[in-house]
Parts: sequence; C-alpha cells; structure tokens
Amino acid sequence: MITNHRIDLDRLMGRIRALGEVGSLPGGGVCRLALSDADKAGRDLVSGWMRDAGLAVTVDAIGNVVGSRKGETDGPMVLVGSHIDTVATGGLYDGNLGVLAGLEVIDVLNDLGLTTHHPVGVAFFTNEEGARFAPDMMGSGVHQGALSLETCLATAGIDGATVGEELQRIGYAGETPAGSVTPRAYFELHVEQGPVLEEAGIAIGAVTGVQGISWTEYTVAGVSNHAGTTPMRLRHDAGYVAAEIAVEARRIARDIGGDQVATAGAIELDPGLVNVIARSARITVDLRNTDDLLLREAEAQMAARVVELEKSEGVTIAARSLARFAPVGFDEAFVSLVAETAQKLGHTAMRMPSGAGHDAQMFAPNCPTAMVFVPSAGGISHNVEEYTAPDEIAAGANVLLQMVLSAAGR
Ligand code: HGY
Ligand code: MN
Ligand code: MN
Ligand code: MN
Repeated sequence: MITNHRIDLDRLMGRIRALGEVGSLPGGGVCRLALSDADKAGRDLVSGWMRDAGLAVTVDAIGNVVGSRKGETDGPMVLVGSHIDTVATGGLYDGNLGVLAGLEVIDVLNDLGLTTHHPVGVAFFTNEEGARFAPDMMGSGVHQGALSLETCLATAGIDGATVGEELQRIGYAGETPAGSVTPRAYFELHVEQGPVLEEAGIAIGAVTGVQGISWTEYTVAGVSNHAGTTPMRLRHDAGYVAAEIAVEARRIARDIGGDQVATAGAIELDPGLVNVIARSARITVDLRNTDDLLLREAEAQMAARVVELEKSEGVTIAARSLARFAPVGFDEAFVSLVAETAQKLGHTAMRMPSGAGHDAQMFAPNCPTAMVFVPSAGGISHNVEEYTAPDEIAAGANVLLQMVLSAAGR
C-alpha cells in the first residue's frame, strides 16, 4: 500500500553536498579512503546527524555505525544501510546516497511523529570499497558473519597500517560485538554505477542480485638489468610480465562470454625507471561474472597464463587472493516489491543484476534484502564526475521510504 508520505529532497541534497565537502578534491569529487582522517571526519558528521535525529548510535568492533529508532516492539529492526568510505577518485553518491537516504527516511518518520511497529535503523559499514584494505564489503561482511573479525582487524592495507590500528587511531574501534545482529529486513538505495538504466531510459532498478567478484594480487620477482646492454634472451623482465597479465585479463573478458569483466587496476614497477628492466612488479586483477562457473573458468585461465609466464620469462610470481565473493541473489518477493512500488509512485522500473559489489550482498543470505538503483549519468562511477540528478534521487529515496514504511509497519 502506498502512502502519501514523501522525502524532503532539499534536506537530502543538502546533506549529500555537505558530506561531499568532507575529503573533497580540488576540482570536484571526493577521497575518503576507509579509516583515513577524511573517513573519520565523514563518520563524525553522519553519526552527528544520526544523534540529531534522535537515534541511539552504536559502533561495533569493526567500526560499523548503526543508528536505531525505537518501534512499538523490541524485535529485529528494519535496517537501511550502505557506506560512506570512497575510492580515491570518488563521487558524491556511491554509498553516501544510501546512508543519507536512510537518514532522510528517519527524518520523515520524525516529522510525521510516526511510531513504526518494528524498530528502524540506518547504518554505514566500514570499508565497503576495499580500495585501501581488501576485501571490499569488509564491515558488512563481519556484521553478517561472512568475514572473520580477527582476520579483518589484522589486515594490512596498501600503506601498511592494519585495520585494527586505524580503527583505534580514528576512535572507531567500537565496543558493540560485531557479527551478532540480523535485521528483520535490509534495504539499500545505490547509484547503478553503470549505463543500463540511463540507456534504457528507466528511473528505478529493482536489483536481482550481485555478480561474483574475484580479486587477486600478483607479485612478480624478476631481475633488474640494463635496458640497453641486456640481450632479449637474457631478460627476466617483471614489467613485461605485468603487462602480459593485464593483456590476459582483457583476453579472458573477451573470450569467456556471459557478462565477464576484467580489470588490471593497479600496476606498480620497481624501480620504475626508463632505462632499467624492472626487478619486480605488483599487479591486481579484478574478475567478475554473474555466473560462478564462468568466473571459476576465468580464474583458472588466468592462473594457467601466470604459470606459462613464470616459465617463459624465468620469473617468480606470487598470487594472493584479495577477495572472492560468489554471486548472490536477492529475495524475489522484495525484488518484485521494488518494481511495483516504483510503478505505483509513477516511475518506470526494470529488474537488473548489480555489476558492483554492495553491502546488501552480505545481508541477502540472512534476511529479506532489497536494493534500489537510480541512474548514473554517462554510466560512470569511481570517477569524480559521478552524477545522478536530484529528481532521480527523489524517485529512488521515495521508493525506499515506501518500502521501509511497509516493512516496519507504520
Ligand atoms: O568493488 C566494488 O564493486 C565496490 O565498489 N566495492
Ligand atoms: Mn558503493
Ligand atoms: Mn564503490
Ligand atoms: Mn556498495
């Protein structure tokens, strides 16, 4: 049943812009890498807004922050969440929209003086991006028992510090046990981060699930030598091997089929000088597919190519898995409810899988979970130009509002 309650778009946009000032980059965009000073500042700002909205705010042992609003009953809450950490070249909307739209839902309940039957909560989870500390979805993974708290706390990031050290340093090593609370239902509003909705001219994505994700870091040990004097037959060139791994990733994406994607996102050479054959290389490969069998085939083909390169170039290659999450499906009844709610509000909607990983995928095995997508201009994200128009944000936030009202019993 659709009520005539609606979000306050100016209030929501004001918060999106205010949070976007934290860790803002010259020329636009945001850098709030997980557990950095900028992330702390963002956390302080949003948890302050949670307290202003009268929420009881808890911080758990992995730094997840949950604001909860009492209902008539004390049972499990209807939880709205996402993340406020960003990649280094982030936009204003990835993750932030979902958290701030959840806060907007709370404000609407407060404005109306509504007491819901079930408690309602809004959360931001630690290190969803995985850009500084792998894997991604770390906080929500611990929250829902998919990842070990101890292993995550001990995880060192790309700059050497561990998650546990950084949580202590920024004051977000919480007291609340992590990995203990399963909500009654979980909702996440998120920008699509791809071109599908915009190309189809559709306002709302009813997300059917999240594709499988496989991240591997390869460390190549070669022999540095003189770029001019060393005959090609005597080289053990780590730079060349890293390049071949990147080319193989692209070939796999082309040949595996399905909607296979592959990315060599980080490539570092040592010493990285024009006239020195690289003695070592670090390269990451991100493979994804909605079909887990095809994803495993992609992983196997990459592993086989790495063995070939070790032999042919006479180098040593160490592979380290940074993340692996199988594809996840969302509760079919909720997927349909997203589409129906959108249409009752007068918006077009389509069912679609998510190409990006999300905190929602950690909740899906444990409770009814729904994701609502809104379009990304030009299909871009993880890019400072990321943009979604205010009216598109209003459509998504109003679908979220109605779904929470329905699940929480207004
Ligand atoms: O990598 C992802 O899909 C997400 O942005 N963490
Ligand atoms: Mn995100
Ligand atoms: Mn992201
Ligand atoms: Mn996400």
